[in-house]
This record gives sequence, structure tokens and C-alpha cells, in this order.
Amino acid sequence: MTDPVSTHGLWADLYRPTFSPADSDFSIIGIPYDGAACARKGAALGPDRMRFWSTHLTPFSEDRTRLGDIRIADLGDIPISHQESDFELIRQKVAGLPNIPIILGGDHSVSIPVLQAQRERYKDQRLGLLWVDAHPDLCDEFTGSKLSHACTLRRALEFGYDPSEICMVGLRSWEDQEIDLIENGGLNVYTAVEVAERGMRSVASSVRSKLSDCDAVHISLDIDCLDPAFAPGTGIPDAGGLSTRDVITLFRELRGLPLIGMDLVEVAPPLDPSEATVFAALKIIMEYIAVHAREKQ
Ligand SMILES: [Mn+2]
Repeated sequence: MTDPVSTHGLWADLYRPTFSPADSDFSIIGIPYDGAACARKGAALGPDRMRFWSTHLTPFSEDRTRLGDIRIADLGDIPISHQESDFELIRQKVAGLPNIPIILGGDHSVSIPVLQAQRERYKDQRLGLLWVDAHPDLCDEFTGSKLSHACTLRRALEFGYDPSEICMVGLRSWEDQEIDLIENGGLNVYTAVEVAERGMRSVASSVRSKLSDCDAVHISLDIDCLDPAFAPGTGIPDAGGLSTRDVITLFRELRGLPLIGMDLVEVAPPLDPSEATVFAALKIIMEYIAVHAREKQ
């Protein structure tokens, strides 16, 4: 899992083999699956490359928050051979965690059981969802499947997520079957254009106030939220997207919110020989961890 030139241990030294979920802040689980991706595949290799390069990260965020007191349990991968039955295993695993899950995709379909598990863990509570993606993934069915990566948020609505407590940031690509929900579904939509024109500070502050009454907030982040200039290594790169800086600004503004987990999906290392996409994903994960570390201090 490490290479001879590693400068740090796995997950920037925040992981120890002896850490268990019960005595750690975060559980990392990889889901190396891209069988539901409709275009270019490669996201199945995301978890492996993210772990590999995490050994070159330092245990600091960019504002010099020390992450050294954070403990990460890495529970390895859940492989998928049969989507329906193995998604049920993911749901059970995540639902039983005593700490904060960070789930590494895989294509965005792997978030379906994660969102279901989070809904279960926080049932009867106000559960907000921050959806950061180029796409709404609100299709009822796509390429003949209800478990397509284009159906993830649609399934989440069926699990009982309240549209008024869902904030969608970075959207810029639509399927016809999604338009009615986007325009009339009561979701909080902040398109990539709006971020470009208003600035992320302003958008993030709106997101923050929308989610401020929630008891728990999950983040689902598709790396294609970023402009292909920042993250070309993804199945469907869509121009006109967010900058990595925008996402870091958004996360910084989440301070004080009850963050209870994140999935980060669609990182496809074979589609980006520079591996900048993997490093962008790692930066986002470390800044997410830093939001928690600042609360803990
Ligand atoms: Mn997407």
C-alpha cells in the first residue's frame, strides 16, 4: 500500500492498523466499482490510487490546522460483483458504523446504499444533504437501470431525504427527465454559473444557512463538479465547472454544521495520466477532515 518514496504513512499518518472504527474519528471504505458508469470507466481504480498517494500528504490542512489528533480507520474495500446484493452489504456496513464514514468511489451509483444507510442512522432527524456535482443524478431510470450513477439522488429522495434540505452545488448538465424536479421539486439549486457569477463565498453562505437547522449533514461529492481543467480524470468531464478553490471555500464555510459523512466518487485514475484528479480528491478529503479537526480543537 506504500511505495519506497512515501514521505508519510497511509492517510498522511492519521491511520494506524490498530485503530478501529469505535476509537477513530473516521472510517474510510473504498468501493472499487464502475459497472454503472455509462461512458468512460476507470473509477474502480479510484480507491487504490487515492490510498497510494495519501502517503505523500502531510497531516495539515492549508490553513495549518494540525490534523495529527485525528484518527482514521481504513476498513479496506467492499468489492461489487452483483450490484443489488453487494449494495445491501454496503448499506449494512455503513449503517453500523460508530463514527464518520468517508466513502471512496467508484462511480456515483455506490452512493445509493451510502445515502440509504445515512438516512437510517439519522432517522427521525433532520438530515441535510450537500450534493456537489455537475449532474443532478435525478433520473428515475437510466440505460435500463434504476441503480445507474444517473439515478443516485432520485433514489435518495425515495429514501426520505427532504428536498428543502438538499443543497446542490455546481450543476450544469441535465437530462430531460430531470428538468421538472430541478425546476419544481423544492431542491436548493446553485448552478456552476451561479457560483461563477456570485462567487463561492456568497453561495456557501446560502448553503450554510439552508443547512443550519439540520441535525446531521452528509456530503456527496462527484469529482466532476470540478472543471475538467482541475479534474480531467473522470467518466464524463463537463466544461464550465467549479475550481478546486471553490470547493475548499465551500467546505471551510461548513464550520459548525453537524457533518456526519461524505462520499467522494467518480475519480477515474486511468483517464488522467497526470494524476492531478487523484490529488484534487485527496485535497478535498483532507480539507473535509480539517473542518472536523478545527471543531475538535
Ligand atoms: Mn456527475
